[in-house]
Amino acid sequence: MHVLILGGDGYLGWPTAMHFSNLGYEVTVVDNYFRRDACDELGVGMLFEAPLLSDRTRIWHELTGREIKVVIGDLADPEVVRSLFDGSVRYDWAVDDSFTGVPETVVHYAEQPSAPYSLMDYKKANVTISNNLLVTNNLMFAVRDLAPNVHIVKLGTMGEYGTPDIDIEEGWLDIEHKGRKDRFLFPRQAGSIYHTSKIMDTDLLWFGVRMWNLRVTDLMQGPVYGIETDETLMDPRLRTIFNYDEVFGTVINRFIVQSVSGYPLTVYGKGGQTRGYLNVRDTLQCVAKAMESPAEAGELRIFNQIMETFSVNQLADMVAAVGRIRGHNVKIRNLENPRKEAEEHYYNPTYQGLLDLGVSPHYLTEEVLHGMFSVVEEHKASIRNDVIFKGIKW
Ligand code: USQ
Repeated sequence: MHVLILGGDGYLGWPTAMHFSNLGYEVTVVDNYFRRDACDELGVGMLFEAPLLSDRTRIWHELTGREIKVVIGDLADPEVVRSLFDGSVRYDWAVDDSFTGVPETVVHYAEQPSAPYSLMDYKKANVTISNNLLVTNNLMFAVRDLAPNVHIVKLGTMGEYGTPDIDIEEGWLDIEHKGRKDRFLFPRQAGSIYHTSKIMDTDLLWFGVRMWNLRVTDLMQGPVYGIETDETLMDPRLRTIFNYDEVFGTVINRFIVQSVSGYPLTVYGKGGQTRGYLNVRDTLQCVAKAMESPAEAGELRIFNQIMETFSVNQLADMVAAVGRIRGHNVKIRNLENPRKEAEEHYYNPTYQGLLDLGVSPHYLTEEVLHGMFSVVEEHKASIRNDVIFKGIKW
């Protein structure tokens, strides 16, 4: 099987590429280094240097004998996307640079993924909307025209649902209205321009499924934490990019870095904001399980990709407890919330579908936190406190 990974240089894309390569799939990754360039532009470094894609894939090949083909290109350009399906693609790195052929699965991570970035100013809002929607639309048309049987596995986000005062179902809601019944996409009401772009992605793909019988799985993922996967453990040069700044860092990763550097944990507002979380290892499992049993033609299949829920206060307490055991002087500070979000709310999402497909969760245990702390402690000297909190307001 051949898997195409769009956004293959990212926090999730690169570990996914290695994981599938290790499972024996043919893998091609595509990226335009948006994330690295944005970090340079904003002056927010990452915790450690990660080699560029063609260096990473060379290291991977040296260690495992396996090939991950690399294309550096902007997927907002429709011709770049179409070249991946019509054979006109030029690889930027490959052992054998002949065309691998049409993929059976496309995993689509190629999005501007940060809510704060999308609200920095109108230009960054535009970048977010135009990149995310154009890439999704280009992919949809390329699949329709050139490879209609391809299974699209799209990374969505739990944030599409917001925090409604009713239970959150897996994508769909049965409605009874004036004596008649129908099934609709679960109501969505996102809290950022980024999250809103993901709602629009879902709408685009739902259109493609209805009109052209595409097969799509939309994985509504919560905030991811973690550093190591089985593949990154082979060599530290294979570690994924790791952000801890306000723009691109997710909350658990940030709290661990803050604990190590002695920066009071940045709990926004009252800290009752509750979300569903998952370990990066489980992202890989979920995508693999979704890929192994594809959606039917004409099906938009939606799973809620989370393993457990926590409030920000619970996360801060858990991270602080482990940090203190390790000798760090961890303090917690409630900051005025730069975001517009409910700080105390009902939250009861369903997340059974991926478990039914055979995913077995890695929970956020003390042991997992210790593992993350030990990697961050290795890089303590390079932590920059000035990028931790600037207060990008909604
Ligand atoms: N938070 C804090 N302090 C911080 C950082 C965050 O209290 O220093 C709070 C936020 O206010 C929010 C929660 O923690 O209530 C999660 O924030 P986050 O920055 O970890 O996650 P978010 O902005 O929601 O976005 C992340 C990823 C995004 C993904 C999303 C899943 O960046 O790509 O789609 O998680 S979800 O949140 O379920 O929509």
